[in-house]
Amino acid sequence: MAWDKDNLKKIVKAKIGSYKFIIVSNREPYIHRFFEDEIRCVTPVSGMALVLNIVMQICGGIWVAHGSGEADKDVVDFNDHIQVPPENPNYTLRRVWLTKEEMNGYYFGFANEGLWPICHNAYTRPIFRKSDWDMYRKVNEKFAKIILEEMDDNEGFVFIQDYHFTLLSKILKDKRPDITVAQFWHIPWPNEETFRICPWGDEILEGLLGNDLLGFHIRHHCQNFLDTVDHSIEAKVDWEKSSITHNEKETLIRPFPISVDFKKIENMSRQAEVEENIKRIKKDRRLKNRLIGIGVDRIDYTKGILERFKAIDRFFEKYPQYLGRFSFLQLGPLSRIHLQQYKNYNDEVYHLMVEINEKYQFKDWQPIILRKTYFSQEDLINYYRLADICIVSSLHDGMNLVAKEFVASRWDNDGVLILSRFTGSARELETALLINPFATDQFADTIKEALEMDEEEKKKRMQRMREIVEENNIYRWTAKILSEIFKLGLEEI
Ligand code: ADQ
Repeated sequence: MAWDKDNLKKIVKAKIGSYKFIIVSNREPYIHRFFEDEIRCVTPVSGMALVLNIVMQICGGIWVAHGSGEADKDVVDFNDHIQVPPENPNYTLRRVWLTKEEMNGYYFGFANEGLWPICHNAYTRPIFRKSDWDMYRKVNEKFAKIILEEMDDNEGFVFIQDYHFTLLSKILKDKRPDITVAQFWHIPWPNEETFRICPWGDEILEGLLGNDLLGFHIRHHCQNFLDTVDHSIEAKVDWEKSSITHNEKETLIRPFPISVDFKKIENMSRQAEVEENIKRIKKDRRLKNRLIGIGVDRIDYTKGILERFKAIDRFFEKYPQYLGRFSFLQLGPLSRIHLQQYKNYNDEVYHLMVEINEKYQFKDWQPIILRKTYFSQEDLINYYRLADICIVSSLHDGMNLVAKEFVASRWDNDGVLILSRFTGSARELETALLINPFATDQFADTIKEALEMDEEEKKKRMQRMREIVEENNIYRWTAKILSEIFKLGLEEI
């Protein structure tokens, strides 16, 4: 069955019935900000928020998340609720308020300086502070209290997002064993040797085993998780069934490769104004009549932006015939800039770009253009469409949605995707040109190969990737997860 919004909606509505459906994440799907004297609603730069918003529009219910916008409090009702999406409200956003101290300890500290680096093989040292851990625990308890309040006496499901809430499912289940709790882990799960340095590793594992269902993007991360538990705590690991029983409670461990709304992106990409926008963007003298490469990522050390720039440098060194003929456009909004590691990384990216540009630029041409701004999905599609090549060079990534967005937008079957082997996406998009971002010379040669690929080969590779993303779209991901959740509380869809 081909999954789309309508068939999924029908099935879900029939199944959910009177059950309450609650999604929990740190990041909210809509943020209210002050712009001069008006309040505007913006969407965050987050793969997770984008896809979960689609799920909520299908399932309805309540999304509990941190209210991070400076105007967020001005638009909620007395229950801290606001109906969203703003243009066509069909679910409730419940905002949770966190103090600066809570954010520093729970989010910037433990989640992003501890768990984020330990889960990514990006060779950035994790930092574990006891004070951050205490705050992380406190915030997990705070979210649990609010979720139970929202659940009230209803039967229902709670679907938790990511590494910010490793303790939440256990707290919920201890209080309400009757509700079904599932969690999706959007980033990689490391191997046992890596994870064991976390001082509170056992508590995290026990916390996660409060879930009835725990999902990762790929089987390899599921296996890493099973192995970590097997070596760390008293629990029965059933490798055959891919499940763990701890304190007489079973948790199923399953892979669910996340995806994008293929049809929506393709339709947006077919709009007539896209052609107009491409012409306008290409008028920039630095891009005019040149081959164009793009990169689209938050400025994050896991995304391999420095390795990408080094490969571009090597490419021009090895193949000077491309000087003036190829420009690389990096679109990258700043991320987690409160953290020293991110400040440093942002500086390094900028300085490396300047160094490479100074080495090669002449007249009106420069090798790398860096735009650190936020783009709407419509804007991004113009860039996906105008690119001759798209480079995704993450050092480690759970999935990577940029690769799939690029493919979904290329209904013209043109364009070449260069994709890091260390992304979850590489398991599905096998006809991309796969690279090791650390192998600079091979990476540089792959850029040349991509730019020189003949039309037939490009078409064949792109068509294959498009078939895969079209079939394994976001509705299929949602259907697979809900099917597993319903099997636990209701019958399967
Ligand atoms: P992220 O680390 O956020 O997600 P990714 O999956 O690539 O990484 O998603 C990034 C999203 O941000 C994409 O939808 C992209 O369009 C958007 N984006 C990037 N640059 C932008 C810009 N300049 N302006 C506006 N939007 C921009 C985490 C994990 C991933 C996993 C996702 C989903 O790290 O491995 O794929 O969750 O599970």
